Amino acid sequence: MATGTENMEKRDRKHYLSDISPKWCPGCGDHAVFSALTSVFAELDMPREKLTVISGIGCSSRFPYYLSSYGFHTIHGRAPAVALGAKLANPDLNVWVITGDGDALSIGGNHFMHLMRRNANIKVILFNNEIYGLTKGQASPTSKTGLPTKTTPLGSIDRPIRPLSVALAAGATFAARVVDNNPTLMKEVLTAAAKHEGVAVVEVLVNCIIFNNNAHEKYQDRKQRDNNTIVLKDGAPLIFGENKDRGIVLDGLTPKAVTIGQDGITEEKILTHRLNVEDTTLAHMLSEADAMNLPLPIGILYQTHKPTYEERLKGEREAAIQRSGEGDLDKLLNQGDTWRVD
Ligand SMILES: Cc1ncc(C[n+]2csc(CCOP(=O)(O)OP(=O)(O)O)c2C)c(N)n1
Repeated sequence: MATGTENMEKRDRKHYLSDISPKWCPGCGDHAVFSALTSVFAELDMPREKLTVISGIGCSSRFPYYLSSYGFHTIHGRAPAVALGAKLANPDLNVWVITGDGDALSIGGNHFMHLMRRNANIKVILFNNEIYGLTKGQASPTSKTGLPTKTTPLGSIDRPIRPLSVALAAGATFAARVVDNNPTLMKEVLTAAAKHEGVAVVEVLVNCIIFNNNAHEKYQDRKQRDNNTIVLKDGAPLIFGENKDRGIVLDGLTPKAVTIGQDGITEEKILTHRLNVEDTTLAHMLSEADAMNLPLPIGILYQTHKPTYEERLKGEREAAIQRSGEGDLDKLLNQGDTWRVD
């Protein structure tokens, strides 16, 4: 993952590729994310020496090998800790975390949650194939109820976690979802995530062709997706459907799908999507929409602006120096109750 002083020419996507070609299965959704993210790096003209891509363990976590940037294939579920360390050591770095649904939400659930609440300027791409791919097909926290897997041969009896609900509950300031076969929207959302000043999580619904094929079919298939997804746009009504005549309204506190033109429903009655608001009510509703048999929201569900972890830490340090002067580490370690063991 060598890097060096960059020349001043505009970079193209190949500039970000290492000499190792991706080893994901043919047809795996991870290829699409790799292609979109490297294009976004090129479009943003991101210097490689400022780019650090940190992953946990899983098929998706092989990502840093394929990039010509700094990177670290860490241990299972622990990419957030390494990423935060890198960001604090050098706040100028563009730090990206690559993780899977198992890596982020099983073994790494605790770390994921704290990465979200701290709001460091770190970007997380969560590859959700609803299965453990690398270890050959065990149920993950996002596997659908009833899914037969190696560890749930009679079907999973668990309820799936919705990654963006966890992220929002923990305080994420940017939460988005995209599907692996919509590269245009994926690039748009990854670009917005890259520009967001704070933690950004992008859940990508990726197909695992071997161990959980077509898990996201109703959101990917051209014939079905318009009726099963709502593409979110800031300031636009929550309208969906192949004829663009379906929408979401609130019935009391319950969101429900309606048809425009029926039962007195007009477009004005449809809920409007809003970003850059502090209130998370709408975002929480959107993150749970499919659990309420509503279409799956795609795009940016939530974005708000709050001071980053690195800014807060710097502020705290500066205030302490102003109050008590520059510290002396030797003095600190040797003051108060200390012992000498001979
Ligand atoms: C401490 C530890 N426990 C378990 C494993 C085995 N393991 C490796 S990857 C993985 C799950 C990967 O699933 P996911 O994060 O969904 O990624 P995918 O392979 O599907 O991209 C597991 C359980 C491990 N490597 N380390």
